[in-house]
Amino acid sequence: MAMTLGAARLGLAAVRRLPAASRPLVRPGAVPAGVVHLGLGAFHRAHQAVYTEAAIGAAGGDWGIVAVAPRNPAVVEALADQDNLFSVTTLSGGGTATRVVGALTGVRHAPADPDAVVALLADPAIRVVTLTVTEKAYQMDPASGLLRPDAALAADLAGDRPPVTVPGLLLRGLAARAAADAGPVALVSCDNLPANGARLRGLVEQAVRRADRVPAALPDWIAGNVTFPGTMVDRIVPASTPETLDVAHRALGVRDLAAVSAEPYAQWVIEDDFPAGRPAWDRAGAVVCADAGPWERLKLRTLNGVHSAAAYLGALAGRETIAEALAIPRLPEVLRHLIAEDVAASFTPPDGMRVVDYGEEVLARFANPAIRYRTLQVAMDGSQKLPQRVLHTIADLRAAGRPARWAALVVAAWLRFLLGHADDGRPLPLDDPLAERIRAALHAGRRTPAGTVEAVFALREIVPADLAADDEVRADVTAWLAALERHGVPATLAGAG
Ligand code: CS2
Repeated sequence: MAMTLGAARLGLAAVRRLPAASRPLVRPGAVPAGVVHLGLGAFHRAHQAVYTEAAIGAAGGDWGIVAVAPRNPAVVEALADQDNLFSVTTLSGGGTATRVVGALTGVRHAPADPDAVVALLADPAIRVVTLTVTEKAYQMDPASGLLRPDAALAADLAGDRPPVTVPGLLLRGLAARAAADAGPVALVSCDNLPANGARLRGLVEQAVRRADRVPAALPDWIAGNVTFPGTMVDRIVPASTPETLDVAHRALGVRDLAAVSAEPYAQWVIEDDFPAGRPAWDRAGAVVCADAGPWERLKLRTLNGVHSAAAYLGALAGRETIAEALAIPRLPEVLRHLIAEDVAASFTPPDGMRVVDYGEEVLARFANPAIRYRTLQVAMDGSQKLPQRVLHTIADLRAAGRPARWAALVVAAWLRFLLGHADDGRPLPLDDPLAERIRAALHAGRRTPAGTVEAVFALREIVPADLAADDEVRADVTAWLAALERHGVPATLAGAG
């Protein structure tokens, strides 16, 4: 049936006219808020919002989400104009399916009204706070987890104006919650950080220690009232494009300016440590357990580590998307070596899981041609990602006296990416919070593969001292980098065996 596409927008008034399979699982606007989410990117909309809506649909509860954008006003405006509704389109080779999600009960733009966000965090109705703010928003040394405040966070810690950073919002929100005696709360990191629950706890504790204008009793209140469950989150959600909005428009018959698309696969593993309850996420397919650590290592080292490998090698070879990168001859075989020989040997997976099988599934997901995930999107913020995705693999292998040859290739590809040019000489952008430090180190160093390794391995924020001092690792990374510089990606992979 041909549908005439009008300019009408998605919103409460449009829900009745949506195709039945596209309607929300809960009555939109009718579920009171119980969750605050920080970070209103595509990932949140296609992951936690979907799980939470399904949990409410299955088991009820006042667990609507008030979603806060720490920076981007556009998504807040789009959602506000749509009564907080948006759609998720599932993309697979076999076709698409689009559904509107009704989990959001409100949206806020933090810079426009920071005091409202602080007040929300202090609201007794809010019992869970989730975060997808990306690695760099934590403002911690990727290698050590030490807080490294930039000027904006330093001002938030000083406390003479309303907070503008994520750590600042959490700090002032928790202080307000303690003052209001608003009861316990779980803060749940859903970012791809190592031991993300412990990282978030470390962030909050360091921020409290370094802050002015916080009551002396705040650390004790936090210790007694705030938990930090660790999680593993997984779903490949490319940044939305005009095409994403067009697909949603065709499926819904109304325009959705907050539409996202995603792969069919989704996984969420959550440590069950919620002092004031939680949505029945387990009824929505999430795994609720005592220790998410093994799941997190499995996912960060296999999926994200291999994603970064394909991103850097693909970007160097001029490939725009991850799926296109996987079509570089021999790359899938090299990634299988990485998974089987290095990643699998570096840690113990969750009971019943085999890293090699999981890795095969990951490679099949990456090859999904309907998902146009850009290599440059994965390549950005490498300084914040490489430690947990690749360097921990290397460190654990070396501690066990084993080589880490394939993981060294990923580090070499990252270093070559940092040098700023693809195999064909075209410039590659360095989008990274440590870009200036990295550029200065490279500039001061020798322009040889060994000089590049030397320069970047001296950046203690990224590479810990014992790893940097490991001659075998340096030699492997240097040899790969020399090959990549001399022969380019395809020939280097062709010669790798
Ligand atoms: C990706 C992740 O952009 C990236 O760095 O590796 O966002 C990845 O798509 C997700 O972690 C998948 O769960």
